[in-house]
Amino acid sequence: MKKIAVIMGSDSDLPVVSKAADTLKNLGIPFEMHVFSAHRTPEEAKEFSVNARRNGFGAIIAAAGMAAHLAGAIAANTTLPVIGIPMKSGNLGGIDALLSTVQMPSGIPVATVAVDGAVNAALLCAEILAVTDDEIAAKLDAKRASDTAKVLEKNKAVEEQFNI
Ligand code: RP5
Repeated sequence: MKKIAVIMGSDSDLPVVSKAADTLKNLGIPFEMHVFSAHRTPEEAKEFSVNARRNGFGAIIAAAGMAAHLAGAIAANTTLPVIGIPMKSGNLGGIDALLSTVQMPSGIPVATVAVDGAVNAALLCAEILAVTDDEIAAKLDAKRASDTAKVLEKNKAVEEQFNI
């Protein structure tokens, strides 16, 4: 099975990014976590990206805040799918990172999830792998069914409390 790379610009991103790790773990998908910065460690970020396909990765998550160039810088050096997580940090509450991550010029795509959207980034990676992996597809179907059942339970509780 292909691995997922989960890259973050700083260890200060870890509390949010660890939700992507938990999601991948729950789906039984192998992954690696790294701290590489487009600004502070550009050489390491480049080296990882250039070699990622050869090293067995199937998709890359890149989380960064503020002037968030990380996802774009990684995407520039690989044709693996790159999923950007704009992080809520600094004085602008994540709008800076959202625009930096989502507004990629034509030719170098980054699939951008919501601000702090670590769970969806991991699920999107799982869906990419599930195109050719029936086991992951079945796990995603089971998760959807379980999530639906939980919401129906909550609806039942609210209806019982308020609808006489
Ligand atoms: C970005 O700058 C990181 O991804 C982080 O979200 C933000 C702040 O980093 P630290 O100053 O906390 O290391 O590069």
